[in-house]
Amino acid sequence: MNMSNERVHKFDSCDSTNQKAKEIAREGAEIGTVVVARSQSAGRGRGGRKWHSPPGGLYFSILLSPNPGRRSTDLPLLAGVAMAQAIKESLPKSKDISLKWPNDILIDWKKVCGILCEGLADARISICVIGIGVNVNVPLTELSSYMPNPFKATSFSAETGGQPFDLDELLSVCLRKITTLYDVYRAEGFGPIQYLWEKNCRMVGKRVELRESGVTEAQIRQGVEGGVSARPAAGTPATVGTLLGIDDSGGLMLSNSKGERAVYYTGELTCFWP
Ligand code: BT5
Repeated sequence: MNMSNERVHKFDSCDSTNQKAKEIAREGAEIGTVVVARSQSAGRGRGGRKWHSPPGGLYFSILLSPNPGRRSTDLPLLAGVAMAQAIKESLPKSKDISLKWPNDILIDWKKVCGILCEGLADARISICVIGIGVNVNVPLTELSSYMPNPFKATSFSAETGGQPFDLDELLSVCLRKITTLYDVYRAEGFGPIQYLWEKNCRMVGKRVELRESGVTEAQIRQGVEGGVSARPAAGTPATVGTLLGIDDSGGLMLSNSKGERAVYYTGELTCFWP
């Protein structure tokens, strides 16, 4: 993918870089177009949640397209791998960087980066907006309300004793990693992304807990063949199992205490025992 400076649209502040990127995409912007803002007034997380976006963080969105016949969920997983690589390159080697399914990035088990993939409402356009938020020069006091989360929040500066980081430099490292991986994906498919995702996830082989808002392959099959709703009822208990990795469609593979394997496409990993 060809990345040039003209494709990077910079804002001091905006509501959401994903929102801006969608507008630009509808006007015909090309794959690889980037929107970046120094702060966001209405930063979005997944499922209608908010992403706190004060100055000092890196907030950007990039337009990408899944390979023909592939799901858009390839793209946030691809971006997660690229961001894990970019964060590793930018921080001291002693820091433990891990992906958390589907695509959070943790430093020493605390969330530093979140990714939100949104499609355009217009089904004729197969472009997706991949929004990425990183807590860079953000003090922990700004993040205190997220501390009760199963994975607490952190920032680059909090992890390095207040050291300031250059946001433009970090953005170029991120874009370099994303474009390199995107080229690999276009040429070789999802296989290399799946391999790298598992390599960068320190939870593989560990026991995890998944809140059962998830949908398994078996339930999807039942939904189609047996007329059973593919969506489990709200409030169903969490699933505990060993994280095996992701399958070739990006689903989370867990095995339970009986060794039975199931694949989940949605849901939240809520607990972790190192
Ligand atoms: C995410 O959602 O982690 C996706 C975040 C994507 C943000 C980027 S910024 C650029 C682009 N433009 C946007 O509008 N969005 C994207 P999720 O997994 O749902 O996590 C959201 C949850 O994380 C919230 O409910 C909070 O509990 C917590 N949270 C909010 N802000 C946070 C922050 N800055 N650091 C750590 N945790 C945060």
